[in-house]
Amino acid sequence: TAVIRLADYRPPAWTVEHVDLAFDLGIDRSEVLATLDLVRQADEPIRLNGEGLELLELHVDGRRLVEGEYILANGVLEVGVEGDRCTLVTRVALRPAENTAFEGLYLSGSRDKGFLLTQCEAEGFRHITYYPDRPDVLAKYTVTLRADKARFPVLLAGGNPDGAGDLPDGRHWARFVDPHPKPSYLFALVAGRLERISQDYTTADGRKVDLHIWAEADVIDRCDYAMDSLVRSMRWDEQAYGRNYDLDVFHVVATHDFNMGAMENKGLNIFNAKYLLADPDSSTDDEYRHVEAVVAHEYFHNWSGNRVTCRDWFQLSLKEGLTVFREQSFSADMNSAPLKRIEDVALLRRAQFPEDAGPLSHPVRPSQYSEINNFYTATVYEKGAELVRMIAGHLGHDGFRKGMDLYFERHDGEAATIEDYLKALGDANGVDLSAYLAWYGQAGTPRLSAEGRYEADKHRYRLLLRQRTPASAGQPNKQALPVPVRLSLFDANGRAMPLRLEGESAADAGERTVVLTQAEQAFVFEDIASAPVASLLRGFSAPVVLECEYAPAELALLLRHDADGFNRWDAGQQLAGLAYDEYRDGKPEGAAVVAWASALAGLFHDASIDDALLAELLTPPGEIELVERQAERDPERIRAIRRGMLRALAKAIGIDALKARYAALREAASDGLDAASQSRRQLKRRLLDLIALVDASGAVALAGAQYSDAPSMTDRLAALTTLAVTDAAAGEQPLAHFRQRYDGNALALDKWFAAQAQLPGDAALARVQALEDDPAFTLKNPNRVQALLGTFARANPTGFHRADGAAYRWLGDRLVAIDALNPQVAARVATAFNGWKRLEATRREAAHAVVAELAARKDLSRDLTDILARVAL
Ligand code: B3K
Ligand code: ZN
Repeated sequence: TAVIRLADYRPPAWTVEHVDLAFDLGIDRSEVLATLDLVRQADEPIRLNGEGLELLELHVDGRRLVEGEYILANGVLEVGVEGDRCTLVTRVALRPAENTAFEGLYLSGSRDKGFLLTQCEAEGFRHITYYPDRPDVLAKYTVTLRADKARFPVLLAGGNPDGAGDLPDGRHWARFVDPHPKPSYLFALVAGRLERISQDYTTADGRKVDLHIWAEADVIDRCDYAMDSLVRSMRWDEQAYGRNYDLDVFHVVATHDFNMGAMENKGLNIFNAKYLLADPDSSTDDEYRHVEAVVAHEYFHNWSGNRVTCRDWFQLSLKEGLTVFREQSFSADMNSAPLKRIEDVALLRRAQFPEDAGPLSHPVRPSQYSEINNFYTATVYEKGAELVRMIAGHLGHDGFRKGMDLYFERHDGEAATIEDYLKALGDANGVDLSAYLAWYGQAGTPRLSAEGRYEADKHRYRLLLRQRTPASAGQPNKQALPVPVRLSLFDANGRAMPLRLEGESAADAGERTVVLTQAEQAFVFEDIASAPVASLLRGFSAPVVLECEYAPAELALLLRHDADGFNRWDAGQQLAGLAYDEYRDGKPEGAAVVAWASALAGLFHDASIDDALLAELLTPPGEIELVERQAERDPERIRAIRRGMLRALAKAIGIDALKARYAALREAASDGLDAASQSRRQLKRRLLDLIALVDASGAVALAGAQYSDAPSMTDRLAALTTLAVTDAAAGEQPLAHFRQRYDGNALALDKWFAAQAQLPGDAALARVQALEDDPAFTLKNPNRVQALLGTFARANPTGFHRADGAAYRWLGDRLVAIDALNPQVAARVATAFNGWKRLEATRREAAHAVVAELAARKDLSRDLTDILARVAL
């Protein structure tokens, strides 16, 4: 397969000034008439991308071309013309109902009830019409939709409405004009039977905007929370970044058939229903927060992505990393900032660190790809957001805002690069940020090692910092990166000391940031009265793995006293890591186990700690993260060790204390969405899991009662999961009840499939296979596939990594079947094989056999082939 390289980038030879699209929509067949006003930029023929299109007509400047006057090969239509401008017209036919890949124009739902919609990012527009389908070609769009009025009463496209009316034969039309030039990946249309909720909004600069959220009739009453989130997002972007919305209308549409979370099409966002619908009876607290975050994310793209877009797909993180950062800041403002930071870093460690440590590792700005859809990764998104956060931290709040203002002003209406971004932020502040570019080009998670030495006689503390990034595919030698380390030094009583670096005159109060720019650097703090305990990388100031030889007692001190909520939690995580090592090495009574369990037992009774923070503190690193502490990976062993530790914790707190606290939380249960109610539910869930470890039958009784009278989905699902995982027999009846109660509610059923896909151990595969026979299961729906196969393969280590390799072989078969329908979904599920090389020998061989066999096939999609080729390396 062809490899696309960043180094080969060339500006477009022809650009598009204006494009006029006219659609005659039908489920089996749609026609597209496209009129492109093209402008020459280089001495080359016009080349347009097009895939799976039936070309009916081609005209250049009013003259119809016949075969031989153009070349059509390998997805490119080539036409040689004279002159510097031309008008090119194509008419093509498409088959939406046959499009199971959900890229381009496709049908969501059934033939008789479903609706038509589009997905263009990254390269879906070429499945709709012939076009220079690349993000650096920005054009103004006029779109006319025509369709049968009874079958397609609602017709939507991006831009402002520009007329609508009836046509003969029961058909009607609607036209939309988008005044803002945009790349083709931001084009969208929707047509079908949809209901809406609406709200008026006036922007800070006085524009009146009609907000509409559209969904099918059976779910339209679950869109209110999304509307509320949208209004808060719009207000927040005005206040935090001075960014106003820029069209008269903003549409959001929900679909159950979508390959990813949502899409920021200009003026017409399209959402996976999973991230738009929410109601107390079918959504958990986490899902409410996801809806709020994804609505905000897509809205924020209107500036970071749409007004300023990417020059090429290598720059993807320019819009995604930045927009995730903006979304994280919004969520932190709407909810608890420390809890949000804990959640984000936990996700980074669970999803991005393993990606960056395996064969799929790539830089935030990759230098090559063969299928761009495979680069919508945790690295581009989550690590990319960490890079923006580091730079924002470097500039400070006001400096970052000044830099963002200049970036938007300088590049409005353009397709930009990461260099442009760093330059704008730097120029606005009179600093040079180019050293941060290395973070974008270098794959792998840097290791930061820290060694502190207290010189009692001189009252000095010397902190030696070293960095090292492990080699990765194509990058044997890594360079030193700028690593900002926010830190405090605590005395033995947990008080932060004033910090004065050698050679400086004034001391900082309790915290400061030092920046490591070399492979190794020492920082010396003066006037340090006693041996301190260092709280390093506060707030997770850089996306690195910290290696620091803390004594258990030192981490326990930070866990009790650190004022930085994130570092307090992280001290607990590090201490839990040490406790894990002791358990692994046969020392279940070791110093770290005791320090960890007793510090947490103490905090358990500390009334000043928020319930949700306590729940997080009581959660050690998960089974997926802990593989890093195991040379040869055996998921059964990791799980057993982790459960052993948690049992020690439960005993240290005391089973009676756990049950009493659980009972008190149950008393206070409500279906409220306020922070306190959510925190109570989160802690209650954590306690139930801990109780299950020391008193399984007691936990089953509690969970049974919780399931029956749960006032919210959060409580119901937590109880159901505990039951299913703790005791197969006790889980049966509630699982059957849930299945029936939520029949027809796709999002609730996804949770039912996912809960069972998490069953630990060898029992899981048979359960997953049985669930494939449930009439609600289908390989055609991405959410369903993710819920059952994705959860099993990517979030259930002991279930998927059976020693006999049966789950690997089964997944291999399924990947081939999914790939024939939807390559993007197959490729995503296949990333479950990412870590196979570091499994213990039996599993490794079994996984390798499957990966090698799949990788050798010649009949798979480019998406799946690319993942397999890289994973098999
Ligand atoms: N930009 C889209 C992702 C498109 C994925 C294409 N394979 C969603 C988002 O990040 O906002
Ligand atoms: Zn995005």
